[in-house]
Amino acid sequence: MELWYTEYQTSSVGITCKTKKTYHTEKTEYQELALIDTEQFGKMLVLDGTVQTTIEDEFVYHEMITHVPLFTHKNPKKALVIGGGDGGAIREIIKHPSIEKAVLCEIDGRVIEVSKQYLPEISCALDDKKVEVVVGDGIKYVNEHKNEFDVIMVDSTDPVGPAVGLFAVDFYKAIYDSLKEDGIFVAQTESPFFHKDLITKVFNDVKSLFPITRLYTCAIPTYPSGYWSFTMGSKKYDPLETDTDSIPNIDTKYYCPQIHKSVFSLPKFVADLVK
Ligand code: AAT
Repeated sequence: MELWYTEYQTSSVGITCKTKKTYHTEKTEYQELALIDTEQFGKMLVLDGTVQTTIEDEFVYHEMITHVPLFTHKNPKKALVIGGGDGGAIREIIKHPSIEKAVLCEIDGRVIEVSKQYLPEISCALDDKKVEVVVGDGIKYVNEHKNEFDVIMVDSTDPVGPAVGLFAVDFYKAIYDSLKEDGIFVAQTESPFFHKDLITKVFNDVKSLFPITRLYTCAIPTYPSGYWSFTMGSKKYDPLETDTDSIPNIDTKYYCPQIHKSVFSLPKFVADLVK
């Protein structure tokens, strides 16, 4: 029997994948969780019917949410990931030799456990000795940790349920305070095709707090529209001024020194969202 999975990305558009197997489904305290295997994208983590990550394209998202800010910062030692319970961002962070500690703050412990069980390719660094895993609300965590991090990455679900507050200006203010005086933060900020108002609002909120605010984009086939954005707020370092010749070679599939700056060159319709 053929079984197909559909994510309804908007009220009129979806993505549909032929599945090979359903490994796991459950209702956690926070959301419906599913781990399925798809023919095109391999194993896929789904929360509340929405694709979170897949084996085939996860590298794009996890490399881009981490390496762009980490190589913009001159010497990141302590990093925080909010959300991202699959561990993909953590796996990338600990590739940086200067990193001494990486904290993951994920609200739903079941996402971490199921990822460890079924997605070892992605979650493999969660037991690293440099990594601390906190199961809790990212908003509470940043409010309780001031002036502590060099880089903070908000690897969150779409702005529904427990993630609503992760797209609010008060949260960005708390992140600002949780960063050291030359800290940088990046948040995933959805699709330039489908979430235009959100991108504009987040950019303006971040700009009201941080001296340097930048938007960058990349291609992620399993996320709505296949085209995704990240918003960066930086207290001191400008990614457009990074000395890309000095970026060391690390094991990546998408990120490279050449695209460190080029991802900030935006198509006109995207540039118009943040002008
Ligand atoms: N690495 C790509 C996967 C994610 S998962 C996002 C995670 O954010 C989920 O596991 C969710 O439980 C967690 N989360 C949601 N709200 C909070 C919160 N308040 N504090 C901490 N963690 C939270 C990103 C997918 C992007 C999907 C794009 N369509």
